[in-house]
Order: sequence, then structure tokens, then C-alpha cells
Amino acid sequence: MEMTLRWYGSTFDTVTLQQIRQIPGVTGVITTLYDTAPGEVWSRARIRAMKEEVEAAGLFVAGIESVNVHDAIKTGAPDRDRYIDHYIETLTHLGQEDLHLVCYNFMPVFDWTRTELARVRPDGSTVLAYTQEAVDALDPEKMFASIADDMNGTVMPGWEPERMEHVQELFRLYQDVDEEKLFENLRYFLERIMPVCNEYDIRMAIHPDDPAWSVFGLPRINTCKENILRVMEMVDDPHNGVTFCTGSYGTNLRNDLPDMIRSLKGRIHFAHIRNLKFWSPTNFEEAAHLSSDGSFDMYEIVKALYEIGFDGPIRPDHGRMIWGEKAMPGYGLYDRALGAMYLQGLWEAIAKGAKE
Ligand SMILES: [Mn+2]
Repeated sequence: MEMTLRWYGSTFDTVTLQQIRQIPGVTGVITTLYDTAPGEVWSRARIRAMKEEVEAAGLFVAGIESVNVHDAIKTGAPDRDRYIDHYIETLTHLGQEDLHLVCYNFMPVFDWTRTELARVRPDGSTVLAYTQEAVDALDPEKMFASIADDMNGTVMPGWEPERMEHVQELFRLYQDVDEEKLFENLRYFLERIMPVCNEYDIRMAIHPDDPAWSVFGLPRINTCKENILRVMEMVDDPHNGVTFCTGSYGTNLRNDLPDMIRSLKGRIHFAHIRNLKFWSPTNFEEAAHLSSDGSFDMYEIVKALYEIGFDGPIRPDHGRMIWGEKAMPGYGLYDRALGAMYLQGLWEAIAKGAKE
């Protein structure tokens, strides 16, 4: 396991590399070229500059989150091959620059969905939260406007204003895409990129859908054990792997997280670890990482990762906004630093306990 933090680059992130460097045990960052659009080819020069900036701060780039997949690929549009060619070119450049982990998702239209970005908890911290009732009452085209005021002036991944201007058009693109078609389009994409992944040893790590069920009538497939195992089997190559995000699979209380981790042995390339507090099965908020603050048993989750021999990057996922910090919702420094320390404490205890 290597402990990392997500970082959006010095232009976009309120957190600096120097601050990340001071969190004990954090050696790497998970980053991206945040100003690139889905379908755009990443140049080697820009990838190298990003690496050099991170390395100059005493850290390293542990992986990319994300290289976003163009909607033409997800919908299986006639021009998808051109966009897959671009994706392959980006992967080639990443491989040539010695980067070997790429997180991505295959969610239609909306990336992760939350209905509140600053729900106040009893201790005064604020967190991202979700209620199905709020989603059901909302016109999807107004989704963006309803939360835009809470973004603290930041641009949140998957919710870029220029994308959200075209929400109606995006919905039209997906009108004939059902779950089976989405599986098929994912299989097509993975089969085409596996050769370059094998050539450069690039581990592709699909991120689960969040929440792990259909929203606004759009199909979603990366939601449960059965479906993710189907994705692993349909392109049975170790480079076709998973970002195990506990806060995303965990949105569905039917998902047994430690059991899912064990069933994905050898295919989890990256882990996002966070806790959720449920008030009902369809009303939850993002808690502190500590087990007792939320609804998950974090010890059992980390233990399952340890037991399958997981050796990739872990990052604390979204944190609460605490101590007056102003940052991109979920991506402040303070609570993620607390999360990184707690997760490392669990790991150390589990690893030493196993050796006794
Ligand atoms: Mn995640």
C-alpha cells in the first residue's frame, strides 16, 4: 500500500504540494491535467512538466485520476473509434513517461451525484450529502444550478460548467443506451485499449458509479459485485482493473464491501477509502473516515485489502470541511490529512498483527 492524496494541479487546487508533503507517510499524489477535455490527446511535454513539478516538491505521481472517457465512446457513437484512438495516444504518452495507473469512469452524463455540498453536521463541519427524495424532485437540467452556489468558487470534476451547458444534448445522446449497451460499449473500449496497456504496463482502474444505482433514468452498470465481476471477466486481462471506492459502492447498503474486495483479488489497482453515515438507505452524508463517525467498519475494509495483498495506491477520499478551510467541496487539506493518518494507523496495526 502506498498512501497518496488527490491533487488537481497548482492552477486549480487550494492545497499545495508542500502541504501534502508534510502529511506523514504520504509519498505520492494522484493527479490529472485538469484543463484537458474528454477526447483530447495529452502531450508528452505536458505530462512530463506535471511530473517534474510534483517531483520537485519531493513527491511522485502515483497515478492519473482521471483520463475521462468521451461520451461518443460511452454511447457507442459512429465516431467513437477516433476518440478511442486519442485515448490510446494519451495512454502511450503516459506509458512513455513511466506512468502506469489510470482511473476512469463509465458514468453517463453526470459524474458522481450529490444533492448537497455543504450539509452541516452536529460538530459544525460541512459535508457532501445525498437524498433520493431531492434527486426525484429535481429536473436533471437544473441539477448543476442547484449545487453551483456551494462550490466555493472551484470547478468540480465531472461538473465543469461548459459540460453542464449541454446537459439536454447529453441526455439525447444516451436515450437509446440501456445497461446492456453500456456493458457492450465498455467491452469494446477495453478490448481496443488493452494492447497499449499491455505494452506499457498501464493498469486501468474503473471507478464505480456514485451513487451505485440509476439516477434520472440513465443506465448505470458499475454498481455491485455481480456487475463489476462481469466487467472483469468480459475482458479478462489484469490491466483491466478497478478503483475500489468504498464511498461509491457503499452508497448501496446491499454491497458487502469486504466481500467485494476479496472477490476482486488481483484486480484492484487503486483504492479510495472513505466512510458514509446513513440516516436511511437513500439519505446519507460523507462522514469522517473513523468507523464510529459513520456506518462502515473501516477496520474490516482495510483488513480485506491487506489480506488480498493489495499493494497499489490508497487515497483518503472526500473529507469534511473543517477548521474554517475554504476548498473544493470534499477536497480540503485538513480532514483528508486526518483520514490519511487514520488509514495508515489501521494498516500498520493490521500488518503487525498478522505477523505475530
Ligand atoms: Mn471515489
